Amino acid sequence: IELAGALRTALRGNDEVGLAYQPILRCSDGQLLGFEALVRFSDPAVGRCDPDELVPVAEHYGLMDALGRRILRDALASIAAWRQEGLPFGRVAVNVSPTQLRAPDFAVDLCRMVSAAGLPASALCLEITETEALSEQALPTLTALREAGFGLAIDDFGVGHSSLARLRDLPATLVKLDRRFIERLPGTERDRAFFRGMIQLTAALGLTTVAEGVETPAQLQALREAGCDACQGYLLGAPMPSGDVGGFLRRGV
Ligand code: G
Ligand code: G
Ligand code: MN
Ligand code: NA
Repeated sequence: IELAGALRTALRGNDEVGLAYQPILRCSDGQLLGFEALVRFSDPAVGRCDPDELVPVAEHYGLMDALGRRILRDALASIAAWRQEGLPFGRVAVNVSPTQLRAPDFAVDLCRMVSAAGLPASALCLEITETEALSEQALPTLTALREAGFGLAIDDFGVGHSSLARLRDLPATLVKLDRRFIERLPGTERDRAFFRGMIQLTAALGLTTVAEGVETPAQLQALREAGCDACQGYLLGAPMPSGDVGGFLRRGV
C-alpha cells in the first residue's frame, strides 16, 4: 500500500524518519530521569502516521530492520548533540521491535552503532514488549545487551502473555506499567491494592517501575502512594521534537 511505498522511499533516502521525545520523571520529586523516543513518520502523500500503524506495515513489508536501524541512528545522533550542548537529558529509551530483536547480530550491531556515536551503552534503554521479552529465544540477546551495559525495559508490562516465572529470571532493569493500569487510578481500594501489589512484586525483583499514560494529578498522587518510581504521560510532558528538548530542560520541570 501507499504507506509502505512512502516508508521505503524515506528509508532509501538519508533524512531523519522523525522521532518525538517524551520525558520520564521521578514520581517523588519530579526529577527528570530521561526520555522515550517515539517514531513519528510523516509523508506528504500519506500524512502523519503513528507507530501503531507504521510498525506493523514495516514488519509486513520487510522494512522493519531498516526502519529500526534508522530510528536508532537518529536517536543516537540526537543524544550525541544534546551531550555536546551539555544538556542533562538523562537516559533515552528506544523501542525495539520483535523483528529487530530476533536478528542474530542485533546486540553486536547496536554496540557498534553506540560506540561509533561516541556514547556509552548506558546512555540507552531498550524497550521490548512483554510478550517478546518473555519468549525463550530472546533470552541470549537480552543477556548480551544487559552485559554490554544497555538498560532493558519490559514495555506494556502486565497486559501481554507472560509468566511470572520467566519475569523472575529476565535480565531487565525496568518495567513500564501499561496505561490501562494507570487509567484505573485512583479508582477503588481494590484497584489501588492491585497496583500496589504490582509495584511490590517488581520492586522485589529489583526492577524500576515507570507508569505510562499519566494524565491527572490524582493519578500521580496514587502512584506516589503506591511507591511507583517514575512516571510518563501528558500530565508531565507530551512527546516533543528533539529540537524542543533543550528548551524543555531549561524551563525546568
Ligand atoms: O507514540 P505512540 O503512543 O503512538 O506509540 C504507540 C506504540 O508504538 C507504543 O506502544 C510504542 O511502544 C510503539 N512505538 C513507538 N515508537 C516506536 C519505535 O520507534 N519502534 C517500535 N518498534 N515501536 C514504537
Ligand atoms: O511505548 P508505548 O507503546 O507505551 O508508547 C506510548 C504511547 O502512548 C505513545 O504513542 C504516546 O504518544 C502515548 N502517550 C504518551 N503519554 C500519554 C498519555 O498521557 N495518555 C495517552 N492516552 N497516551 C499517551
Ligand atoms: Mn515504549
Ligand atoms: Na507501553
